[in-house]
Amino acid sequence: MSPLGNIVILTGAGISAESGLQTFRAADGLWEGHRVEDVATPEAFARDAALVHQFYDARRARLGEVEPNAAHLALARLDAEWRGKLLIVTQNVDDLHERAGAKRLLHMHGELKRGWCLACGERFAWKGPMSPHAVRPELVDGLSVSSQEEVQSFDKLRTNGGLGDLGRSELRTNGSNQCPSCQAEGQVRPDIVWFGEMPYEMEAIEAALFHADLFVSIGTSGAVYPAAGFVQTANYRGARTLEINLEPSQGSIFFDERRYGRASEEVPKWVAELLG
Ligand code: BV8
Repeated sequence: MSPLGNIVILTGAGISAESGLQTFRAADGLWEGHRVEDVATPEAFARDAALVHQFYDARRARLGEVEPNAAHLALARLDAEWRGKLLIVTQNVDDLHERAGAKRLLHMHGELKRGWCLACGERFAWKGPMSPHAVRPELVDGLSVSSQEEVQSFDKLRTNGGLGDLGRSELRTNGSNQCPSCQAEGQVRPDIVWFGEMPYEMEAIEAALFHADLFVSIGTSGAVYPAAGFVQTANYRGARTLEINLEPSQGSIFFDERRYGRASEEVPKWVAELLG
């Protein structure tokens, strides 16, 4: 591969598995205990926004407990040292690629740490819970509530007026789903692509696939489209194609080369070969 070749890398939940983030196709087919259609569709959000917020608030909070692994770090090294064109397209909504240092990166399914206001259309960085009913511990200044349980007991206290006026002014719960741009309340949704919604940056992704010399797919089951179709586009454009995964994906027959193993071992090995 000429050192100036164009590389497109697609990553999925498998690359973050060894960091402690659950993949999608858990044994019970549930997604962290939820049916996909109950938490990752616009219909689900219209039906039960509280459940959807709870699902994404939990995943956003989890990011604070995990770190990028050797596979994320190896791709960040490749990104820094590869002099040809390179684009990392991730299906993941976690922030582990950018925390590992990757720059030439696109989140085609959105990001847990971003919000989208349905009132004014603005999109913005978001920290903490998005659920309108969530008590944001960091907002309860002067009153150290560390765990969710304490927050709930605090919340119960507040609702049944057990706090008298102590903490009322300190305890600002409303506004944890307030749009930072138009101040609309309760109109902010996760800036994430749900099933039936158009993925982000499809033009940039297709342009990169059209000029790719090498397409590499890492830690993805190839179950969700349009991402699962990228290998065929790359093949059609004459690119060499490589799959790195724990097991054969649903699209493994479409790849020229396949390497099976854990991403934290296989990806650093492949990057070292490429960078020589
Ligand atoms: C759309 C954000 C219109 C949410 C996600 C064609 C045919 C059939 C169906 C469709 C079709 N076209 C569209 C559809 C419908 C649908 C779809 O594909 N449904 C599937 C279920 C059949 N697609 C859509 O709705 C998409 N939108 O099509 O809009 C359109 C049409 C044309 C062109 C443009 C637009 C939108 C889909 C996006 C939905 N949002 N995520 C959130 O995260 O909360 S998808 C979500 O699921 C992930 O982002 C990811 O994309 C997918 C999960 O897949 P993986 O990441 O691969 O994870 P998985 O657990 O499945 O596999 C992990 C793999 O890692 C395994 O293989 C495992 O072996 C491996 N592994 C595990 N540990 C390790 C490892 N590998 C290495 N090392 C390890 N340690």
